[in-house]
Amino acid sequence: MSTRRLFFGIGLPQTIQQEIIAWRAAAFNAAAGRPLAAANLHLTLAFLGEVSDEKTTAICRLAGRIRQPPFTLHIDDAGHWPRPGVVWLGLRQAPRGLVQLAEMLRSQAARSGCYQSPHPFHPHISLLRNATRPVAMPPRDFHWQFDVAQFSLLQSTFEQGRSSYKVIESWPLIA
Ligand code: 3AM
Repeated sequence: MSTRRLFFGIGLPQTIQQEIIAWRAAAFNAAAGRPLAAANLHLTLAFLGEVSDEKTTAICRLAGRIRQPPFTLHIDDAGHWPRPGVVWLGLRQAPRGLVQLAEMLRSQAARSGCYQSPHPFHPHISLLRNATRPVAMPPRDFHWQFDVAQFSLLQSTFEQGRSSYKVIESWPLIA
């Protein structure tokens, strides 16, 4: 049976992707970790693990039933998780809509029999991987803001030592 490694996530507008990678290049030295490509920057809502085509159909049907209004993300925080080796951008205050969307997708995934992370939802945008040594964190004097009007199911593929992400399907946020 063929499976795909899937997760629900939110993409970033291209202008914000470019601003973030320009800031990142100035804020971290090359030894800090391996930068994710601009196009791969995303916020994970729910990681699903390896999913069969049959379960994917069921998950997509449930996702299509979600009725939730758009919300705005304020990216104004950053941090370092040394154990998984991730430097990330995040939100000092996660909007209710974001948390509700992630919780809904996580409970739908659990109902469909998909893998569920035991960790609580900590919304973040991974910036650097393989950052397992101490990292000098830059001052949090940045603030990116964008409206989220859709969410997506993405496929993660691992090739030549790095992951890349492809959108399988997207759904609008509508009240
Ligand atoms: O948004 P980020 O980059 O932090 O770390 C993986 C990535 O998150 C995460 O799912 C996103 C797409 O691959 N991920 C991978 N394996 C995971 C796992 N076993 C996981 N999240 C939770 N549990």
